[in-house]
This record gives sequence, structure tokens and C-alpha cells, in this order.
Amino acid sequence: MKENSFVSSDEIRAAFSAAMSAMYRTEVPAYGTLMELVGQVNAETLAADPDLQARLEDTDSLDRISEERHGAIRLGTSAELSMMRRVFAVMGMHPVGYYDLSTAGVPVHSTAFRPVGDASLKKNPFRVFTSLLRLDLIADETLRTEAEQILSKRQIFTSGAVALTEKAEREGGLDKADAERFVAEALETFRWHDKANVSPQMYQRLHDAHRLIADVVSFKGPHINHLTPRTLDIDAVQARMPDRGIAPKAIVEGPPTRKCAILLRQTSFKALEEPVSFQAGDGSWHAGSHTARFGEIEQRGIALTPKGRALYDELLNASRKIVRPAADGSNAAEYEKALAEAFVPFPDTWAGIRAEGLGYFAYSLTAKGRKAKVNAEKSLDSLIEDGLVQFDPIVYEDFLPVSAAGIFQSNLGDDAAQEFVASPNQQRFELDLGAKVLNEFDHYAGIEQASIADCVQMLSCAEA
Ligand code: OOG
Ligand code: NI
Repeated sequence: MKENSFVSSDEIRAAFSAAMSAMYRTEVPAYGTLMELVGQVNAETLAADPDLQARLEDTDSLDRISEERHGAIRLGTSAELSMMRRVFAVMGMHPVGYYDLSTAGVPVHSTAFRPVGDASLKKNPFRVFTSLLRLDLIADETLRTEAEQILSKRQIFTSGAVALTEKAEREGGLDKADAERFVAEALETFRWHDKANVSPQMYQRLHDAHRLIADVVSFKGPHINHLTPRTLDIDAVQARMPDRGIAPKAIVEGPPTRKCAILLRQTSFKALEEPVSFQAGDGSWHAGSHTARFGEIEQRGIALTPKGRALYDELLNASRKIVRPAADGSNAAEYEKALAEAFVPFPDTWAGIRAEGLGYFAYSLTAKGRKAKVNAEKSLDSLIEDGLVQFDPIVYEDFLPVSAAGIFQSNLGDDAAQEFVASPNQQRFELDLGAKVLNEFDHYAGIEQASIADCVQMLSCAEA
């Protein structure tokens, strides 16, 4: 039967992620250096902490611990966004969350294409933070129209990628040979082009309007602008980047260092200036440069409930009122101190986080629970008290708009800060995408609820 010969979307994603990693390491050698450092720090962290090693052996694949978790691209048109959604769907990556970055001075809004189920995330967690340029936020109408015209002429997908995406949609999957071709064709969209699409003058005008606009409009395609492996000790990698000759951004974004990790901490090395040539109206080529590509690292903690997230936002804002991190790193130590102090009210035990309803947990039966006979009326709290049910944090698999803005800013150059009127427009984004994005809170709540239902069902079966 035909279906039996289909390669799973998880396998296609894993192959794509590996191909992307290999391509980016060749394109951006400093990224390879970062990967080596991450591998070394992860190995040292595991060697120093046998408990962590044992826990990760149970839940993760240790041999793949230092592989990429995410990357990012910036698209120019709604047609590009909706086709991107279809390409990613072939790899089992679906749009989760809506991020408005206009408030932070970046004229884009975004989603993350990612695997959604636990099994898919375990097979390969690779996701792509995908932004759509918002020309509607650009004041200069002439420039806006010109940018639209330039974008309307480019085709960022190969005809092979489009044909194979259509085939996968029509037939419900791809066989091995098609899947291999699909990965190679899809990869082309993310490749760097050192020959720009625009003249030196146009590049300058786009750049003056906003560096991000120049990055999106001036090129043939949405080059992958960073990849991000997972680190087990983000503070150590941040501290050791300079030893390897790479310049870290000023501060680690997100929550402070804690015993019980929450949400997402991330940092990057600053984007490199790369040679690019621009073609003038008379056909002659002119040497120039462009700054866009970098490397990032991430460390994830528990997914927070809306209540937990509100507390996180409040404490982060409070700390930034005391010290606003400067792009040059001159007040990084003061910022770290203010951040740690601001977060004291956030409980730092799993039981404390659970008791206050701040985080999402997966519940399961203990060894004692698996043998118990239990009255179905018992509350979850008393089942936990009786040692029948245990709880583990659910890992946050999404992104944070303030952190994302910090990553954007540090890599667009320190003079890039600009003010826009806050104008989230999820409806417009979903119209352009051609689909609704999954609400991350509903998703985590669903995982938690399902784990509770499983416990209840197993406890009541034990009675029969
Ligand atoms: C995306 C920045 C956001 C993250 O990890 O928060 C991001 C970009 O620079 O295009 O990747
Ligand atoms: Ni990132």
C-alpha cells in the first residue's frame, strides 16, 4: 500500500534540521565555534551533575542534547507566509502563538512553526520563528510602494519545493526519494545570497527606514538568520563566548538564573558584517556589506499559566524600570542584580509554583499509586499528599516577545531602536497565513488536563 512507503513528517523535519545546521555552519563559521562551545559546556555540566544526567537519560536523548532547537526567518509578503505554512506542514511544523513586535520597535509580527505533540517534539524539536514584515508601519508611502513592488517580483521557493509540497498535500505524504528531494529543495529557500536584489541606493533607503526592512526586501530569499542549540548552562556559555573570539549580546534575555527554571532564557552572539554586492541601474556591481546573521543559544524551563505569565511580565517590567539593559553591556551586572531581586516574589520550588497556579504540570501515578485503590472523589491535592500522584513541570516550547525583541535589536545594530505605535493585528496575520495559530496556553492546559484524566482513570481501574 502507498501509505506504508511514506516517510513520517518527524523524519523529514529531522533531516531538514540536520541539513540546515550543516549549511549554516559552512555559511557562518562563528556558528560552528558556538556549537563546539555548547557541546563542551553541556558535557561538563552533565559530568558535574549525575542526577541531571540520569533525569535527562529518562526524558531526552543525551546524544542529541546539543542539537538545534530553533531558527528564524523574516518574510516579506502574505503569499510567502501562506506557502511557508504549507512547506512546514510537510515537516510536521504548525503555527503556534502570535507575537507582536511592533511595540518593541521592530516592524514585524510573528508565529513559531513547530512540532506540537510530545512524541513529535521528542523525535525532533526543531522549530522556526517566522516573522512577516509590516510595511503598513512604514511612514514613507513611496518607499512602501517600491518595497512592495520589489517583493512581488521575487519567488522564494523553488518550483521543486512547491511541486513536492502539493504532492504531499494531495497524497498525504512523501516517499523516501521524494522526501530527500523535498529537503534539498526546501533548503534552498533559506540559503544566503551575497548578491542583493536591489541597487546600492535602494538598499540605503530601505536601511534608513529600518535595518530590518533592508534585510527582508534587498535579498532573493529569507536567509536563515540564526540557529539555536540547547544549552544546559546558559550563563557558562555566555561567559565563555569571548574566549572563543565571539562577542555575546549584552545580557541573557528572559528570567534570571533560578533553581526551578521558568519559560525561556536565551542569548546570542552579535551579527557579523558580511560582504554583499549591489547592482546599479547600469548593470554594474558594487561592493557593500550587510549585517544580519548570528548564532543563539537557549535554555528552557516550565510553561507558565496566564497567571504565572502575568507575574513574570510584571516582575520583568519592574526590573527594567530599575535598570534598562544598555546595548553595549556597560550595566549588565547591575541589570542582572535588579532582575534577580525583582524575581524574589516568584516561588522557586515546583510545589510553590504549583500551589499558586503559576505553572503547568504533567501528573502521573507513583509506584504506590499504581497499586492503590482510590475513592474517585479524592481531590488531586490529597492524592499528591498521599503519595499516589506526582507532578513534573511541562517544558515551555514557545517564545517570549520581549526577549525576541531583545534578540532582534542586538542583531540589527545598537542604533536600530525606533518607536512604533503598538498595533497587534492577529486577525490580519492569520488571514495572511491562511490559518489560525494555536493558542499556546490552551495547548499546555490541554496536556495538563489529559495527564490528570489519565491518573483518575488509572486509579479507578485499579479498583475494578
Ligand atoms: C527572530 C528573533 C526572535 C527568538 O529566539 O526569540 C527569536 C529574528 O531575529 O528574526 O528567534
Ligand atoms: Ni531565536
